Amino acid sequence: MTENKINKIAMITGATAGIGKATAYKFAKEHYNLILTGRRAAILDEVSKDLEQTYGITVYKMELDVRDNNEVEKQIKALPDAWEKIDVLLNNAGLAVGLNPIQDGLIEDWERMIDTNIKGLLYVSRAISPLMITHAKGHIVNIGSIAGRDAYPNGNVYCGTKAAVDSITRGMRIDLLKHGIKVTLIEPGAVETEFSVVRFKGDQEKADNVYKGFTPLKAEDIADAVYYVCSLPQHININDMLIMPTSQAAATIIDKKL
Ligand code: NDP
Ligand code: 8X3
Repeated sequence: MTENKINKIAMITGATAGIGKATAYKFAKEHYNLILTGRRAAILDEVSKDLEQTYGITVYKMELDVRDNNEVEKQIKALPDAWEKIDVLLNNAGLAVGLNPIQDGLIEDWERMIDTNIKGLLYVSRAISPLMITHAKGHIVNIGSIAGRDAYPNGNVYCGTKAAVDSITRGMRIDLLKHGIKVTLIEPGAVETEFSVVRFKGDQEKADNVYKGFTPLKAEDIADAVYYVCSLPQHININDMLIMPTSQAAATIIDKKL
């Protein structure tokens, strides 16, 4: 498929794993061209190649750490004209690092979460929203979490970052209202991805334990929801969507059959 064919464009941050990667596959299947970002260049290459070959779409790769605003601005400014008409921005890049009570928290972990989950989302949104305003169209989908609604033991800063995403999403929706730009918050419960491996700093056994005894959501479940909210007619916006595994009633209330 050539670049000048009128495919819609979706930009997805954190497309090298989990929810972001699954959403890239979902949107590619639905004939979107994609701007994909992530820090792991080799995976970005591999995913992009596979999407182009499997679905005949075009991928614009952005090897990018969303915590680096200079780099975010530079790479978005460098987008060729044909890629500037972004229909969907999925602010997905994010992480939890560590699970400690507040008095034992590592400042370095806190800064990684705040810099990625809050500041990274803001940097990317700051750079993309003017393009959407210029083209008088667009939909920003932010990935929050059940953690933004329910603080849980030792989740302190991660929960705080996701509560901030909720609040920022509401503010963005108000500011972008008169420009006809939709803003949606999707808040998943437990989804089995690389999330817990990252949280436990590579401890695969601890990560696997999180999902034992119940059926968590799959990244593809969230990808389907992102596509659904983006495929509605212009006059309908889903403001907020909380999606839980059937076995999970709240952040820490999971019916585990161990
Ligand atoms: P994964 O760890 O599987 O994927 C995270 C993605 O974010 C990766 O592609 C990673 O890419 C990217 N990323 C992380 N840090 C940065 C950074 N500084 N710059 C650019 N990209 C970055 O986790 P999930 O798919 O589960 O998480 C996606 C989002 O969903 C996060 O915001 C998370 O908080 C949220 N969420 C997850 C839930 C879950 O249970 N899994 C539940 C609720 C919300 P790379 O390493 O290549 O940079
Ligand atoms: C990820 C889900 O409940 O581990 O946001 O915080 S949880």
